[in-house]
Amino acid sequence: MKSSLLLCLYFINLRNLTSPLLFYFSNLTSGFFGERNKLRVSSAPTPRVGFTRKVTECKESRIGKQPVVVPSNVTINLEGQDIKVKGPLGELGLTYPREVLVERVEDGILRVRKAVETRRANQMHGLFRTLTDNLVVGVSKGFDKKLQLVGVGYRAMVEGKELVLNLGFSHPVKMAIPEGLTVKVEENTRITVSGSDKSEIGQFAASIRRWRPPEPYKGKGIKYADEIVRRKEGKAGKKK
Ligand SMILES: *[C@@H]1O[C@H](CO)[C@@H](O)[C@H](O)[C@H]1NC(C)=O
Ligand SMILES: CC(=O)N[C@H]1CO[C@H](CO)[C@@H](O)[C@@H]1O
Repeated sequence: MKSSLLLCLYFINLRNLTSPLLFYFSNLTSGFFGERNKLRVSSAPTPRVGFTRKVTECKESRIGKQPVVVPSNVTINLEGQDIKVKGPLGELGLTYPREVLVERVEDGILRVRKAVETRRANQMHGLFRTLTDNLVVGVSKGFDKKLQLVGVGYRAMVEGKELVLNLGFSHPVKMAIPEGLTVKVEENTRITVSGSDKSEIGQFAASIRRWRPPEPYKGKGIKYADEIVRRKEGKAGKKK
């Protein structure tokens, strides 16, 4: 979105069209993004503007257009704007906003469609297609998020329904493992949070990390396994 805006301005600048430029600027805050249709683009260099707008829209709905493939071990229950998805790993549900519709096009294929043609519907389309896929994958294969403890003496262990973290505080940190999530610890330092609800996994993993976000000097702390901690050099630090 930002890049298309820049492109527009760039183009206008190129053409040295001062009055349309003013027009754009004075209207930037008043819903340039929200209600583009109100822009009288015909008074400005139309071809390029139209082009960028088209590109943005294609991008937004490309994900939305992909069908959601439902494996045979998952059952779908559709009722109005509500979906319930049941599989070997659990059951999840979702309510769709009125901008999108979900339908079963054939056995094993779900499609999310736009109910209206608005900018918001474009955004909801891609988002809810992804969320629908997350439900199906969540109850059939599941998701996980891995964290790594970095620091001398930092340790993690699972005790019953709690995750216990030794992070150099005067007391160990005890975190209740939410219902529906599984936590495993390997070699006292590698934590895996798994389950069927992707957003819940993400939230719990983030709340673990929040106890000791990796600090930028030695990278000490709790990081996501795939996270790259940008190192800063200390005052006495030397290049490595
Ligand atoms: C459900 O089916 C999918 C696709 O066939 C498969 O990948 C997945 O492992 C199955 N889930 C379980 C828990 O058996
Ligand atoms: C300066 C200018 O052209 N302002 C326009 C901003 O957009 C509104 C409609 O959204 C126009 O009515 C204004 O003329």
